[in-house]
Amino acid sequence: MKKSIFLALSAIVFIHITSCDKLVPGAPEPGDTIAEPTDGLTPAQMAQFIAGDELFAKVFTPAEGLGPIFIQNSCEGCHVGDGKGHPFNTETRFGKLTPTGFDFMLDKGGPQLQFRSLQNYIAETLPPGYTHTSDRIAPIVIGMGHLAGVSDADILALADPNDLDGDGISGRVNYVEAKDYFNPQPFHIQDPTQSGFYIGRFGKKAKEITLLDQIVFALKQDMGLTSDFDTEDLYNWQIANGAVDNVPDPEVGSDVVNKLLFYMRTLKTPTRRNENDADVLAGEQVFDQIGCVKCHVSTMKTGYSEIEALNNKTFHPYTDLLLHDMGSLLDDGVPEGDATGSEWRTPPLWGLGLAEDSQGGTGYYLHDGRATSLEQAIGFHATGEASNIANNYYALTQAEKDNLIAFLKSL
Ligand code: HEC
Ligand code: HEC
Ligand SMILES: [Ca+2]
Ligand SMILES: [Ca+2]
Ligand SMILES: [Ca+2]
Repeated sequence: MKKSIFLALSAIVFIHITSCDKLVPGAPEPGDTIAEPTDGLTPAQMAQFIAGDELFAKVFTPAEGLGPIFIQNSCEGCHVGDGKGHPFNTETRFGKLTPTGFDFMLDKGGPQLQFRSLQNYIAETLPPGYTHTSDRIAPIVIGMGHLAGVSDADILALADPNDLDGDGISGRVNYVEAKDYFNPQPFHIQDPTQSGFYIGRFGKKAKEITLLDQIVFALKQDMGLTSDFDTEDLYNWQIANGAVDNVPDPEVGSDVVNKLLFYMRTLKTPTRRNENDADVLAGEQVFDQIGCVKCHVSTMKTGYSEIEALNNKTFHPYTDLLLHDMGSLLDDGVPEGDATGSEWRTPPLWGLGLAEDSQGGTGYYLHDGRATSLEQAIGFHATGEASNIANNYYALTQAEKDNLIAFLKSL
């Protein structure tokens, strides 16, 4: 079992490395619609993009600091082909509900479980006393620079925390504490009630303010790699400090982090397929009319960017970047920042039709991949803020439902 998994993983990496040859600017091949650079990069930016692409696919070794406990040995191992990942690499966050709030059990290896380890080390298991777990599969990572470029004011303008317009939908922002290295841009807005707290937008509950935060977290919590931004290795409660490796910290320098950041910023938003088919166009109308678009907002824009390709661009992510209370069906009891167990950030729907390609033939949808079809994913909207919209979906004719799915697959 283990051997075949390893072969499968190296096959993925191998395919990726050979596909680098295609990064020379030119018309994308049919079907080759993700893992491409954003249009309009300068030659120097293209070189940075390629360096970042290589690091995203790079398999880190024990000598470079991998682990000793980890979940995967490369970014791409989870975000296959920059797309959605397989449940085989599920991240598990855990903690304990106490009378005074939720405790991420940092002294017991929280907030995340590293269930793989190097040879001669013990993998982490859930510690005694935990009460809740939150499983997450890797999301698609294209278009991140576009999402990062939306101003906080634009996100706040979509929020309706007290549902003043009475449509049952009350998206709100997640104010999270900024890291000490945070360098706020003019468009970042601080929580009016708590200094040092800013609007999160990355991760399934929007707990990360910036792409840099997300990458630093991934290096450490997914791969066991320390960086200039977080120099402390993971801790395994079962063997205490025996879990620390002998590779000097930081294990990766800020040059590596910055190249990954540039790559994440400049991965192209996905090219749509069949967007002018009659059923796709009809499905788009259904999507708008029954109210999916209230949360999966179709059009956003970036503000100023020093990268011309990201500067004042309009794009179509199908997310409002807000938290929504999805009710009991999707409640896992694990809060993050202001987000409760049942609140999730609206995921972008771009690239949805490509999910099966990167997930091994079957699509896995929702935060933990529990839905294996788009119809099932919509079914899980039946409790909480989206319940009226889910009812609208159930009232559609079969032809209208089919068109809606055709539209989703064209994204
Ligand atoms: C173990 C699997 C795994 C690995 C390895 C991994 N990721 Fe992720 N990634 C995830 C999951 C799961 C999430 C959602 C996290 C959350 O909810 O907080 C995520 C989220 C992200 C996001 C935010 C996406 C969004 O829509 O908000 C970015 C960007 C990202 N990862 C980049 C990276 C980079 C860069 C690396 C390598 C340094 C990496 N990831 C390694 C699983 C992984
Ligand atoms: C109240 C806001 C809201 C509305 C309205 C809404 N969604 Fe969602 N949608 C979400 C959130 C939040 C999630 C993430 C839930 C999770 O991962 O547990 C989601 C997840 C999804 C997913 C899974 C995406 C993935 O990458 O796994 C699909 C597909 C989807 N929605 C389609 C629709 C369609 C179609 C409609 C209209 C029938 C709709 N949504 C209406 C908020 C909404
Ligand atoms: Ca390490
Ligand atoms: Ca841990
Ligand atoms: Ca409302």
